[in-house]
Amino acid sequence: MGAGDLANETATCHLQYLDNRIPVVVVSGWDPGPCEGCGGQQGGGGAGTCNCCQGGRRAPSSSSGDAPPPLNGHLPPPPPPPPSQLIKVVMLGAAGVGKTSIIQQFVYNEFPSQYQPTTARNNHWPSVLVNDRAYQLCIADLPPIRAFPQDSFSEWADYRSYGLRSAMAYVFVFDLTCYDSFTHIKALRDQVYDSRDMREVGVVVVGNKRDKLEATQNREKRELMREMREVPAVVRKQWKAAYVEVSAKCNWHVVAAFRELLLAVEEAQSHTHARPHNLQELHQAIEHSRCTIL
Ligand SMILES: Nc1nc2c(ncn2[C@@H]2O[C@H](COP(=O)(O)OP(=O)(O)OP(=O)(O)O)[C@@H](O)[C@H]2O)c(=O)[nH]1
Ligand SMILES: [Mg+2]
Repeated sequence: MGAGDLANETATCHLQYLDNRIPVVVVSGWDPGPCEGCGGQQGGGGAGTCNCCQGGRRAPSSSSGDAPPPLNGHLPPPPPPPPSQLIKVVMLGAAGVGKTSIIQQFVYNEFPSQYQPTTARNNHWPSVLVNDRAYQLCIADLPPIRAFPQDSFSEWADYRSYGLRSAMAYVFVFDLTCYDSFTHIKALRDQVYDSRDMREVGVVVVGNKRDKLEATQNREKRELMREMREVPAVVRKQWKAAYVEVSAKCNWHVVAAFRELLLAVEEAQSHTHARPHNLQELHQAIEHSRCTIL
């Protein structure tokens, strides 16, 4: 396989750094197709090779390094990837605020040139490394929803297969140049919190189109700034959620938004693990924290 092939096959794999300190590896999933060596299904994990056969176009060169030579064209299967946690993420927000653009920029480093409203659920599966922990994300890009389903029945009736109520993380997206889009996520957020136990769920609020805000004219901008002034404080202090302003168009702070999301998930999970889950754990917790007066 030539260097050009490698470049093509790893084109969707990129390494990004935050603050020059924390690496975030984003590896977008792709379908490697059948192996040209044996016709079998190629293994996942991004190696681009079939599990049983190293022949064919995608097989890496074995002429250098300490790798043992192939036995009759067969090699042992590659070691399994390190365990990563599956996090189901749902993007919520009004139409046109940039949900799809944010996902496309994060997962594929692309910004869609034309607006195509999302009409059905699309899942994206990036692998992400934050603070040395690996996550397999399943990011659901959904059409805008009118209201968050208040129970499983309404979810089944109105938004079947959207996975709205089983998400482990929510990204609430609004447009920094449109205050109504913030009102929209405010209503959605209230509905989510009214109908789910959110202690185990990570949340980040994302103000998108920062570049557009910069470009707006002075008088219009002043008006917008006045409307939006309270937003960061409301989100951080009242909602107790992370708040990030991004520009999907310029790929500005997009990675930071997902990093904040995963840190929020981590924090939520650490609280969950500390909480007793059943009667026995509750008794143990009481036992350990018992104050004995002699
Ligand atoms: N200037 C600017 N435009 C953006 C940005 N992000 C998205 N857009 C534009 O906003 C429009 C809507 O973007 P989408 O990503 O499709 O929005 P969406 O929220 O997925 O829309 P629906 O699928 O209809 O819910 C497109 O024309 C994008 O080019 C941004 O950061 N800056
Ligand atoms: Mg969309």
